[in-house]
Amino acid sequence: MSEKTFAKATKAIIDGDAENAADWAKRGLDEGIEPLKLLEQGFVPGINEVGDLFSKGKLFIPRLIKSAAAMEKATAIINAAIPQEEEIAQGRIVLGTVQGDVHDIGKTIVVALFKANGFEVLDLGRDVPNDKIIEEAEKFGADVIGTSTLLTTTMVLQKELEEELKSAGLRDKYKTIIGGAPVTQRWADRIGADAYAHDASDGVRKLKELLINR
Ligand code: B1M
Repeated sequence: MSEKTFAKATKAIIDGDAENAADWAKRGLDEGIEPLKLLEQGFVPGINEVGDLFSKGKLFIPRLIKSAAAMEKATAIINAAIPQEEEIAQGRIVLGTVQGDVHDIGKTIVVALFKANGFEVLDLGRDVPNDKIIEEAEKFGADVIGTSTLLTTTMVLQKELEEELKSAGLRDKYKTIIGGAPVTQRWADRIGADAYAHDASDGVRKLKELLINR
């Protein structure tokens, strides 16, 4: 049953059919598929396939945009269905996609899972300058600052954030966590970020570790 749903979800994203994607998101949840599993096994393979076709020149910007819109619609439905922890807030995190980058589908999934796990989250959205991230972290009383990036050209902004925190004398005040498709543990080590997460569940694990080791 769920295999068919996953295949239909994948196809809806590849076709860039937002209505169908929303429909399969609802049907999957009605079937009792766990929300993250539905995203990761149904919808994410679709958007990854679209990315591959795009990089091979077999699919162009207008289709990429339609598929992204379908993905956004399905993600919103599924994120809203992630069960919420009863537990009170475990810590505060400010996060956003770095300046120059408008990719936010993955970041939004991460935000939904952080909230569901009882963290207080301030989501600054996408294309966010580093000085704004720091300013909002100060106002929010954040414990952790998180950044996401999907473009190799904007990864450097994560490095610059570390440097800006240092020159403002704030580096020890916050833990930092980074993610996004081109980001790796190696990059985190190189720039001095405190943690790297490869997906949303890993993000929750790493965030808990960061807060324990504060
Ligand atoms: Co763009 N795009 N795109 N795109 N796009 C990529 C990233 C690309 C790899 C496609 C390709 O060529 N194969 C390529 C980048 C190449 C590179 O940098 N080397 C690319 C390009 C080139 C571009 C444009 C430049 C295209 C153009 O205009 N010529 C342009 C850039 C615009 C800009 O940002 N300035 C562009 C635009 C777009 C759309 C707007 C159409 C759309 C984004 C819509 C949106 O996000 N609202 C889009 C999309 C959808 C993609 C692909 C196809 C899919 C991204 C996605 O949503 N993945 C992408 C190809 C790909 O990645 N396979 C591609 C699904 C999502 C669930 O995964 O975001 O990785 P992900 O998030 C994961 C983990 O990474 C992790 O957890 C998430 C959940 O598991 N994670 C974190 C992410 N952030 C985290 C933070 C954490 C922890 C974990 O802690 C803080």
